[in-house]
Amino acid sequence: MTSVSELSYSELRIDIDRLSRRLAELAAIGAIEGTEGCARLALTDEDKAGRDLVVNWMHDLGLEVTIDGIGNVVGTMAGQNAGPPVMCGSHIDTVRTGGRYDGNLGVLAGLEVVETLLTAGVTPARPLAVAFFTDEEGARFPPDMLGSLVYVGGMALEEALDITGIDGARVGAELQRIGYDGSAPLPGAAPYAFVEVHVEQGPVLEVENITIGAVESVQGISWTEVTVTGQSNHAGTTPMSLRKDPGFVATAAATFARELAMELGHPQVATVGRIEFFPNLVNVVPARATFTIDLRNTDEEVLQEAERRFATFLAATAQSEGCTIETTILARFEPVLFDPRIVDIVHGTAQSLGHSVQRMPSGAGHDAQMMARVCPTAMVFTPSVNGISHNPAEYTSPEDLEAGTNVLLHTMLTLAAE
Ligand code: HGY
Ligand code: MN
Ligand code: MN
Repeated sequence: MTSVSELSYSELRIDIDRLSRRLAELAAIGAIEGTEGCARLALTDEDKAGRDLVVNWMHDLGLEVTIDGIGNVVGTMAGQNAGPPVMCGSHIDTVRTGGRYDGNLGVLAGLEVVETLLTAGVTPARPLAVAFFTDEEGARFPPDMLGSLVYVGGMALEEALDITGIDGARVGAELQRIGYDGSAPLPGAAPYAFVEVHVEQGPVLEVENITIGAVESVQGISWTEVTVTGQSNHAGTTPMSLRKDPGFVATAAATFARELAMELGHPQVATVGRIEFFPNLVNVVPARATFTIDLRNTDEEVLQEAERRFATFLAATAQSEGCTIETTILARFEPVLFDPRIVDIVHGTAQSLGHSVQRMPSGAGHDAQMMARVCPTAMVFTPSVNGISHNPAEYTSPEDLEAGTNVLLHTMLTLAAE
């Protein structure tokens, strides 16, 4: 086998048709009829089927596959030398209205890098690894990035296994049910470096007509579930002055959150994504309203201000409406800065491949923000058409997928040759 140092690998390029075929085959699992998207909520049968497909591809490529106690899967390609691998990866679980690229690109681009090297008979000096982490979305089982958080020791396995999902299921029982309660040690071994390629999921690269994002940071994330309890009553007979209407408190809070984000200005964002009334009937003043609030900002101080002001408004509104509130923190991650050296390699690699590139923050959370706790880490973004994501219409052109995956290939080879 030719070692990378002997072969000038600069002309190596990935096979976009092969990558596109894998993306399509994986997207067919949990496909959302009439769309290009897919639904594979974490630890569901669809997630299991997607996992099995990717693990089979890993075996086909001769990777050594390990599964840990939270169901993270790592496929490792031996290098000329032993030692910690240069790792890439992402997630293959999706939201309920998922696109085919969110997460999936980062994992399948890693398999494409491996197959490109195997086909060229190139063995990197360091081992390479491709990972997919459990429950990155956090949509069924909060918090998001659960698998990578446990991988880096940010949450004990027992605590993670005990998490109850929005449907009442438990992480541990679901992992066992789908056969991914593995035995590889946790926390996982720290790689030499970690690089994640991911669709931007926002409008910036497309608007600026740039092909590659060299991602420098991930903004802070704050998820809270709020349960407002009032008094169910007759919608027709109860005067407005006598109501204890949790539905009013929840919807007033949602309106306040939006106004707060507009006042604080970009990049502050606020989202009430889930809201449920009980008994949820047309002629009943609700007894209870449960909703989630997702607040994010690149600046931790401003994010804390947003949290404080939202909590103050919620408490005052509930009190004046004669309702009580209970809050549960579902996720809270401070902003993360990636390793400038790795960001520089991504940026320089994109330029050397002839692609336009710009440095930027990530609005979305990613497994890379957890891996940054244990090794030098950065991300590669590719444009999202119309900035759409968490929507089956999510789309990135084959040319941009190819560019992003070639940047991943050569970034990993540079790191593997160090
Ligand atoms: O919520 C997020 O930012 C990611 O999609 N898990
Ligand atoms: Mn993602
Ligand atoms: Mn996502």
